[in-house]
Amino acid sequence: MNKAKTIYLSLGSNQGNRLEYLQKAINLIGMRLGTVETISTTYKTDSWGFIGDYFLNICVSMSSNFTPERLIKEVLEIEKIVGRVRPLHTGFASRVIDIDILLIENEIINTEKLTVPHPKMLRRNFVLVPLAEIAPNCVHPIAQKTIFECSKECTDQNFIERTDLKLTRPVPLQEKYNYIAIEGNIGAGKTSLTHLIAQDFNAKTVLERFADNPFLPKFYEDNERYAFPLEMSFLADRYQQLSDDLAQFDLFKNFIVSDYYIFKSLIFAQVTLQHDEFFLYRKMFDVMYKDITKPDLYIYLYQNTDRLLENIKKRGRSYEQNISAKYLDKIHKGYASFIQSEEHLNTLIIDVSDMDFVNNTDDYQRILSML
Ligand code: PH2
Ligand code: MG
Ligand code: MG
Repeated sequence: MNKAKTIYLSLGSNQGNRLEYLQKAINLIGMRLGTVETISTTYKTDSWGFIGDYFLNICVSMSSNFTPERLIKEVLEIEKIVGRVRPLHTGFASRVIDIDILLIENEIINTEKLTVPHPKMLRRNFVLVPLAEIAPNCVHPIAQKTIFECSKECTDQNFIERTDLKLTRPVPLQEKYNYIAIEGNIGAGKTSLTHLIAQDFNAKTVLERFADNPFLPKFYEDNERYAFPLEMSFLADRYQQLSDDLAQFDLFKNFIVSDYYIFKSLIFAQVTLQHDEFFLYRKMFDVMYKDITKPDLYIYLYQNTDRLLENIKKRGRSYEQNISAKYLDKIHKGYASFIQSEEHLNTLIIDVSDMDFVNNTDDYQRILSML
C-alpha cells in the first residue's frame, strides 16, 4: 500500500454561488481523494492573468495515498461533477471551480498531465497568501524556501482580501468511528468491503478466520452431527480473537474494521442447532457477549439470494457449493430480527443488490457517502 502523503491544493471559483461550489468540491475531495486536514480562510481576489469576475480562493491541505496520476485524474473528475465545463479556446476563462495541485510533499513531477509544484504558484498571491496561512513552514522543493518566505517575496499586485465566509471540513470516517463491524449473509461481500475501507482509511482489520475451522466442511456434509461443535468452536474462536485484538489495538487511536461481529454466532446457531442444544449454547453466548466491545457502527450488507448464490459459486469454496437458498433466507431472517431487537446498536443497512463495489468505484463511493 502507498503511504499517505500530504498534499496542498488551491481551489478557486469565479461564477455563481462561489462558496457553494467550493464547499461541494471540498466534500468530494473528502469523499474521493482522502482526508481533508485544514482549510484556509476564504479570500476574495481579482482575477489574475485575465479579465473576469472576482474569485473566491482557498488552499486546502489533505492526505491521500493515491499516486499523482490517480490524483490528477480524480481532481479533473471532481471539477466535472461540480459543474466545470472547459471551453475550447486556450487561455484562462471563468469557471465554477478550479482545483490545482500545488505540492505533493517535496516531490518534483514533470509529466504531460501534471507539473508539481504548480508552475505558477510562486507568482500568485491568491495561492501564496492562503497557503502561507496553513503551511508557512512547508518548503517549496524548487525555490528551497518556506512558503512564508515565498509569500513575502511575491511581487503580485493583484487585489486580495480576507472574507469571513465559512467552509466546513468533511469529517473523515476514521474520526467519526473507532470500530466498524461489517456484517451480512454468506457471500454478501463483507470481507471485500472491509479490505477496501481498511486500505483507504488506514484501518486495522479484524478478519474472521473461517478457513481454520475444521468443523466447517464436515458441517456442510452432515449438518445435524456437526452443528453444535461447529457453532461452539466458532464462538470460542471469535470470542478469543475479538477480546485479544480489540484489547491489543487502542480503540481511541486506531480505526478498526472487522468483517464480522460476535452476534453472528447466535444468529447461525439459532438456524443450525436443535432446541435443547441452542438453549445450552445461548447460556455460553450470553456470558461471552457481555464482555465484547460493541462497534460504534454496525453495517449490514443486504444482498438478494440469487446474487449471494452467484458470489458463493464465484469464490468457489468447495464446501460452500451446496448451500441452499432456503438456508440463506433463514440466515437473513436471523440477522433481520437481531437488527430489529438491538436498539442500542448504531446500525446501517445497505442494499448492495444492484451494486458492484469491488469493481465499480462509483458504487464504492456511494457506500462511503452513507457512512
Ligand atoms: N485561477 C486562474 C487564473 N486566474 N485568478 C484568481 N484571482 N483566482 C484564481 O483561482 C485564478 C485566477 C487559473 O486557474
Ligand atoms: Mg488554476
Ligand atoms: Mg486547474
